[in-house]
Amino acid sequence: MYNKEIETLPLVKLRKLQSERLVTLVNRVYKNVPFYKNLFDEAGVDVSSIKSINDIHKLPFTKKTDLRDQYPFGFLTVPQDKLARIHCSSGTTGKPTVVAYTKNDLDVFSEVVARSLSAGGAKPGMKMHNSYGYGLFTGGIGIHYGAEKLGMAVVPVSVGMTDRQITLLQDFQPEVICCTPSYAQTIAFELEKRNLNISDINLKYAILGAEPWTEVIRKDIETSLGVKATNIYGLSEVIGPGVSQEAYNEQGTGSYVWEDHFFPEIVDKDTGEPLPYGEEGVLVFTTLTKEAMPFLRYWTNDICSLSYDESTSRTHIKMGMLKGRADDMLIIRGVNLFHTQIEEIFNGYHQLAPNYQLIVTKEGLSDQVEVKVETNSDFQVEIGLGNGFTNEDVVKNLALISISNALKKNIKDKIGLSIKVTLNCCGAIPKSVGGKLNRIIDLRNS
Ligand code: DLL
Repeated sequence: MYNKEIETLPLVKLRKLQSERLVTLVNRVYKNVPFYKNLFDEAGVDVSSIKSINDIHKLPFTKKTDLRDQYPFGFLTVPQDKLARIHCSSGTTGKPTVVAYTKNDLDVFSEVVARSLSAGGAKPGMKMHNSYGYGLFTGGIGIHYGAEKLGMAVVPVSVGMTDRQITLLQDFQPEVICCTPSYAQTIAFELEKRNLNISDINLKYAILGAEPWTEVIRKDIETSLGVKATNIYGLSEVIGPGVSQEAYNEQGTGSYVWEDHFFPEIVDKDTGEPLPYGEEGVLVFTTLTKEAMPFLRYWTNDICSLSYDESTSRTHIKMGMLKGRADDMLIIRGVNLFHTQIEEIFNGYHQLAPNYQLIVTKEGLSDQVEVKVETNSDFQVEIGLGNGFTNEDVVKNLALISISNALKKNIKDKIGLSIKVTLNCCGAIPKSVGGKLNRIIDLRNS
């Protein structure tokens, strides 16, 4: 553990720390941020009534639109000459959302990343191949400084130029890779294409995040890269990567939220009412210690659940894998659909490579979805019989037809939607070139 004292702090002490931090924070933003003063006054929140972390529900939410309205520096609680770094959050339209850090904020950022990497299996003295994008995105630089703080040697490759990444993985033999899960899949695909295998590289741990993924992709990456793959979560508005992290020896049980710094809540996506542990809803964070740009009850739009795991020595709460973002949820003929639900259905089909896209179109008034998924390289036959096929090809074709039918039935049974499934040759569906991969192609308005 990187910070045993804090990571195992008894809950009573953790609550006391959170309460002290919340009270200080609320007073500071009320005094320094006109947006929060107005918000509290309009909502009738008396700052002196916030006495502990249990009072957090009295506070109003902060939403992404508020950040846009205050662009660029409306949320600052410190003078600009106290800033040490400025990042922007990803977004494709309009102005980006700006996040700023003091020197202390950067220390916290590195601390939570160091804790995360350590929980993910990384150790001082190991080398890390960092394929998160360097630049305005918090992923590259955020992970970089946290890894250095932990005592690792960082190879700052950033995204893209996969050829060079493969060379460096072979030549430098790093034990840890950090990138998006979809880019880990790309790297594995490119290794296989070059007839390289696990013994040509030395990876042991993959610390993956920045986009939703499921156990299906975890299994694929662990097998193809020979690693233990864990989930790292974060968002720029809260700090960047390192808000939460899965422990490498507790895979599948959720990611520890470092709640001495980031207080999490799950609320109902329609009413904003707090939901009990274990229930799925919108994740909301209060940045208890951020100096430059703290946010109260920031509405992430990410959907997951929270729960405590009393069987482990770390005391912080765990969040489940993200189902997706509320704004990426498709509503198809009245049925809510996240692409991770489709991904989960690929589980158990060894003939499939979990690289896929959902194509959404409109036929008349009705929305249609087609799932395009790749077969793995052993199943390179195209559907449809023709000249030149061997008996083995015919058998594979029949197997593929039956898989496609089974997938369709599974989707209908589990999600309640009739959708088209097409199997594609390995390599036919665009792969990640480094950043976040968009698995949904929505053609309804084109
Ligand atoms: O993606 C920070 C990050 C970098 C996290 C590297 C992990 C690794 P943003 O660009 O602001 O920041 O995007 C934040 O990405 O609200 C989620 O919707 C999504 N996201 C981040 N991590 C995960 C994850 C970075 N592990 C948004 N699983 C968040 C699913 C994730 N979605």
